[in-house]
Amino acid sequence: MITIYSDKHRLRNSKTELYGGQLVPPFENPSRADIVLERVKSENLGEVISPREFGMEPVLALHDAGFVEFLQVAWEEWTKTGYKGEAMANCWPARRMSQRVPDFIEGKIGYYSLANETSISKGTWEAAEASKDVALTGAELILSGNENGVFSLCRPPGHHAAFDMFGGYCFLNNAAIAAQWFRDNGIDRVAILDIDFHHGNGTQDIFYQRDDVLYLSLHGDPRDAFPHFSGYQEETGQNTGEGTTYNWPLPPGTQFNKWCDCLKESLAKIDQFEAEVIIVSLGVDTFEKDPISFFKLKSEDFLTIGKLISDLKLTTLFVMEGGYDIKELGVNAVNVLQGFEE
Ligand code: SP5
Ligand code: ZN
Repeated sequence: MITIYSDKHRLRNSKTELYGGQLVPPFENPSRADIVLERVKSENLGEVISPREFGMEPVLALHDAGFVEFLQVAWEEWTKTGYKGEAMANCWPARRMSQRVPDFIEGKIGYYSLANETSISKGTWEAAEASKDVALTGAELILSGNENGVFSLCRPPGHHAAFDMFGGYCFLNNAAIAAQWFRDNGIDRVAILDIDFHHGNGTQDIFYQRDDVLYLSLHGDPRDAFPHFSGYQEETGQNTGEGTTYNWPLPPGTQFNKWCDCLKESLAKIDQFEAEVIIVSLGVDTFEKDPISFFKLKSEDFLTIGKLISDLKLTTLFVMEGGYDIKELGVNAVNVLQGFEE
């Protein structure tokens, strides 16, 4: 399987994450992509290629233009204020408040964010830009028709990034951008299967009212897990999108057999939908040792996941999302890909 990878992920190297009331070194850091790439190489998964640049058009096809501009200038505007730390929100347009976009960066960052664990630092935009090119280059390879599966080793991840909000370590929604690109290049029906531990609120948000992109997610129940305000079972889409979003929220301690039953249900939905292409939002923070999650999957289970996905016999683009147990991250992610290829 071909892997798409860019060194520019390193430019996303923030120093602070708000966690439990403390500023800690971020769980989402450059060593994550390093360890996955290392495993891709040591297992001889296949060729590793660099992305090409697609520009902003595929991004503006589904993200808000004001939001994209905000991401581009946020760090510069933040440093101009004289603040000493990294950029983070402290105020949001919450219930019954004005939804206008403020002028001052501290207001803008609240308007354009859905969580404040994720600080914006120098280079964040450049890394996010390269990450969507990694996803798009994978999509382009799939469309060339020679591959059954392609791995876009995206970093930073994307599935929490909504139409006009960043957060959850995500800035641009790589998987959604790839899905839209497929739609704009002759593919009629795309399924996004999100197996990251967290609900992909951003991807769901973007396609919630559309019936051309099926969104399916297995995740920690929002009663107990981030992003807390999205991912309930009753969220099934709206208007023409009614019935093309499905969520499987699962409780703390969930083991593979239970998780796997839900995966099989989601694969049956993809089959019924008659998707032409699948995008897998590949998070491996479902791992039993993940430091911020609560499922109990073991390394060998990731092989089974890949195998089950391959049973659909559909062209598949794997887009890297979360996974924070650095030690086993490479093994777990590549296990999915090897299980798919077996
Ligand atoms: C892409 C991705 O996986 N993003 C995840 C972002 C999660 N950020 C919030 C983490 C809050 C963690 N609370 C953990 C409690 C553990 N005891
Ligand atoms: Zn996650």
